Amino acid sequence: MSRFVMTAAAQMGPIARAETRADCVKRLVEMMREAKARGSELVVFPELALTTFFPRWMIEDEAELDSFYETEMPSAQTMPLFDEAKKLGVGFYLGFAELVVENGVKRRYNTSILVDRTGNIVGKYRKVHLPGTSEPIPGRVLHHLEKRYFEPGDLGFPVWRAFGGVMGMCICNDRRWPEVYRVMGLQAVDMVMLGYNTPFDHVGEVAMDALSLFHNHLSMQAGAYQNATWVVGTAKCGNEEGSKMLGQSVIIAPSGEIVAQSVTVEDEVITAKCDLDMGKRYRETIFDFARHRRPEHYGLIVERTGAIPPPE
Ligand code: CDV
Repeated sequence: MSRFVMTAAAQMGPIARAETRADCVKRLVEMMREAKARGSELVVFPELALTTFFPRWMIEDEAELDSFYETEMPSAQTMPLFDEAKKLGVGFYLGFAELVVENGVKRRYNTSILVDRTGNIVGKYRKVHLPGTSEPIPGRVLHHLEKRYFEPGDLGFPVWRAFGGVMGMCICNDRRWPEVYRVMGLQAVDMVMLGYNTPFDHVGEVAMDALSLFHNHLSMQAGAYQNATWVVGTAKCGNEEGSKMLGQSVIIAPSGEIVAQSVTVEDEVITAKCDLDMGKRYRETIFDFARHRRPEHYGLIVERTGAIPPPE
């Protein structure tokens, strides 16, 4: 039996600070309808898809900060997205800021969920790699305060059986770390879904920032190929409150090839027919982990000397 999943990446243009949840949900529902009309059964939305990328600001008022987080999912405001998913028979990946209270303590996470075609949440992931700083950098107008507003995810990198395959999730900066894909690759993941918000000036070093688009695709294409998995990377992009963010959302095959790519920095749906068996060809040949991968030989220097040798 073939395992094709018609997949869409539903990129979002900027979300203004003043946009409400209802505004965002309306945009998401419209793109879900378009994805369905183009044959899709799974839609991947961006990271923090329900609000503007608020970690760019120092927000000292706690009530104001809390207003960017979801305390339940679905909520009255997000329910229309779940209802539409059920009605259309389309599943989705959605990124949002999550606030939970545990033993009277507020915990904040940068979270994504996987929802199946019946509108049920089948998986939840909390972002592990949080970029930026916890304090504003003096002199900067726009910051990247994810370390202040979130704590590292505590759910690991599990995979879920859904959409006829093995599905995994990560979020934005996670996509730059090879171990993220490998942990899921070791669980025979068929598709890794992720959303991102990446400002063009995120390093602050011109030569490196000039390579932002290249590094975006390089990370995801390498992750796909080296782990024999589909990767769907969806941007929130364009000029959002003065922060210019990368687009070029992609659907990448286990060969590492890009099979669909967005061409705007606005709301845009791209689609691809993803054959989940394609990864098997790589897993049974060049990336047959059981036959060729040799982790027992990776730590020889450390084992022999007790430490990595100091520089000459
Ligand atoms: N939202 C992110 O995680 N953004 C980071 C930037 C700031 C480096 C990224 O890796 O795209």
